[in-house]
Amino acid sequence: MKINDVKVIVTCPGRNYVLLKIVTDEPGLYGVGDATLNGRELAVAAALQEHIAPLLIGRDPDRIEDIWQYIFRGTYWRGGPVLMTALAGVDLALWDIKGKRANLPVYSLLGGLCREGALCYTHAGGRDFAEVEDSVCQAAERGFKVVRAQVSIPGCKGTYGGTGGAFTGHYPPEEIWEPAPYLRTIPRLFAHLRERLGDEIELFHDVHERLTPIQAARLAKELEPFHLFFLEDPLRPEHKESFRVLRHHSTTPIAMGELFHTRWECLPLLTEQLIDFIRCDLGHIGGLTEARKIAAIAESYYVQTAWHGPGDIAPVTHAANVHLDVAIPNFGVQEMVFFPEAVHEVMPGAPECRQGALWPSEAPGLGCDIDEEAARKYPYSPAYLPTTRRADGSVHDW
Ligand code: CS2
Ligand code: MG
Repeated sequence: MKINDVKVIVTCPGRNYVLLKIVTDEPGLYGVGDATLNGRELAVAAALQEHIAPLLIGRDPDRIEDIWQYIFRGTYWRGGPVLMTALAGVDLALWDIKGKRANLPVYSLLGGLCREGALCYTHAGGRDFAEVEDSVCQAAERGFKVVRAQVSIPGCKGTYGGTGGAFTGHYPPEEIWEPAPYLRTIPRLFAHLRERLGDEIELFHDVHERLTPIQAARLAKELEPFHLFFLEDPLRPEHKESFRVLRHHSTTPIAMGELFHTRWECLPLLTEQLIDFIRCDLGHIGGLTEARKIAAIAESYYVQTAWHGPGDIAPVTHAANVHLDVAIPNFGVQEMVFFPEAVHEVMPGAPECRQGALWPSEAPGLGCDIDEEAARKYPYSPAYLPTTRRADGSVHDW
């Protein structure tokens, strides 16, 4: 078997996606992948089109590990969001081909079911505590047992997760954020939610890498009475030792990883048991091949998984998340989103969400497809994440 063609498809059925079809010389046999990097889509598309696709033509798509190593190490330049997202797209398409060829769903190739479905969470947000409470209640009514809660911060403009944002335009939109009102507001939000909703529903919060170590330690400590499922991405991703400060002060479980691009970034957090959930993005860390290795390392340190699952990665990556979730012993929880109809039209086969869980497809491969004709109806449209500034005008982490 040989790779005959690699098609890179950029489409915007609501937001931009970079999709990949690896076509083999076996009649009708192809694999689909997702190589979407929010706000840097065309950089990944060019890396694939110009530099990686030509290297794949004529290779045996069955040799996933070899192709992975060849693209990661064999080309000398490695790592970073653009190259690891491109590699993830290739990797997912190769797993899809392997499953289709074996006539088995990918979870079966990964060792088979450890569980029937993957416990998942949805997002609740609002302008004030009452709106967040309503939003959590609506999620619970839909069957969710785990819910992430975000709220607008008084005096701050467009706080992450609190209110929706329009992410289009030539320059990214700008938001204002300050740690002091944020640190005052979040413990009060969870006090409110626990008082109104009781202890049974699992709640948590995404800091989005905005705090200093001691601020994060304070927040984690003050949130202890409200028993969060975890505190997500409390610190910036670069300096892993910072997590020691946080860990020494609090028993609130910590999740981290959506900005990591290789297994080596995860290592210090795992080997020192500084986190409880590793939540890399399969689409930004090189795909299933790398994520299953990370999961295996995490298992040794009793760390569970919570793979990133936002709307800015395509249903193909969500499908890959779920195949891995059901096949590993140390799965924790899975982030999910409800995609708009146009996304389902372009990429049929997103994992089904029922009773607060995601269920893997039984179809051979990943279970997703790409409708190229539908994709052409939705051309790329420039869009960026917002930029956050402090009140004094200085740049802050978004
Ligand atoms: C977020 C993401 O889903 C999450 O937990 O942190 O929405 C993140 O902001 C985006 O993926 C950025 O592109
Ligand atoms: Mg997050």
